[in-house]
Amino acid sequence: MKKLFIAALAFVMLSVMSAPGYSAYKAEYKLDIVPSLTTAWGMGASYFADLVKQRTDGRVNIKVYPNSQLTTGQQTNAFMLLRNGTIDFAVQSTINYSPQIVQLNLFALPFFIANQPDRYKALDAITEGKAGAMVGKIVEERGAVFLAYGENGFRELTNNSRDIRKPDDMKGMKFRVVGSPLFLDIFSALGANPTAMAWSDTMSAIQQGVIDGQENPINTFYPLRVTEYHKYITNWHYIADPTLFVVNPNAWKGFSAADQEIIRQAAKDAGTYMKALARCGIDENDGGANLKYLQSINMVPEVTDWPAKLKGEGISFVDLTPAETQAFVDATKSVYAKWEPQIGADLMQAARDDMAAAAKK
Ligand code: X2X
Repeated sequence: MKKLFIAALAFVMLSVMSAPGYSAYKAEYKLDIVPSLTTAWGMGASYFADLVKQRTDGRVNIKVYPNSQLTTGQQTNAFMLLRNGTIDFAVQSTINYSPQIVQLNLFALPFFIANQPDRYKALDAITEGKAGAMVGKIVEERGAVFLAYGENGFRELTNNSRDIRKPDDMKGMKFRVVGSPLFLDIFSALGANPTAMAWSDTMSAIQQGVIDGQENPINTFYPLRVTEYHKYITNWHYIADPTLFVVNPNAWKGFSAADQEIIRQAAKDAGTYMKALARCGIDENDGGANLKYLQSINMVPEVTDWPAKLKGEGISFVDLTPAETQAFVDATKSVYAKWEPQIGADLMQAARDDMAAAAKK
């Protein structure tokens, strides 16, 4: 009788300890981001880790590793490392995953989203619409659990020597671009001289004058003090750069259903915060909504008017006229012929439909 009792007790204890959510949790889950913690991207990722920790009462401890530490500077390998479990969580730019998931180039088609009547509405229409759901599914099929969209931001052009108002102004200039083939095509089509480089190597290349220019969202390049060297900005918004909140499937399976739900909601909330941060003081059509939201959660950033801030620092901040933008659109048309078939007709059509529906509202 006593033996039976002990055996039953051991069985009960074993099953409790092996239940998901009890014994399987790691002491630390590693989350990958490319830039520093002081960017909107870094702040969005930290906010996510904090929400998860609070809401799981410390059961799930995510640590944000900035500056491409987890990919040892090879940011375009990030998706492979997430898939094989070297990285547990990521808040990653679609650009860095696009060498492995070609459909993600959708967001980086030049002026595809920028040329809509309201570029932010158009981007939201995609991520919250049919195309965004298709992208989420593709990412899952390729081996990651997709949680939510966040935002790095629309990407602007900086350089060290002159105002760029037309493709011809870029001739012969050396631009650092991300190591994603589409970017080489875009900058070559514009007549510039692109060179692929990791973000972690870019600042020293700027300081040494190895490159003349680069393109990134203001919130991402300003904290690195790029504008101490690049006094010329072209505010062309040519491509959107949403980020994906994702998890390795094995790490995901280890969480209890209740914790999965908490994590998913935290990613959505952090995505909302990240978008507001990436847009505040940049989106000229938001009517102050992004700032109001950030005030409501007590997370107002230091800069709330980027053009004023940059102009105040002596930066030549160039807004393009519609005709000037059109010249860049025309110069990059050839890129579509090559990349649309790779992205796929269905996804292209869904994105166009999503944006058209939003433009009518
Ligand atoms: O490398 C870049 O330009 C960056 C930081 O924006 C990305 O990771 C896509």
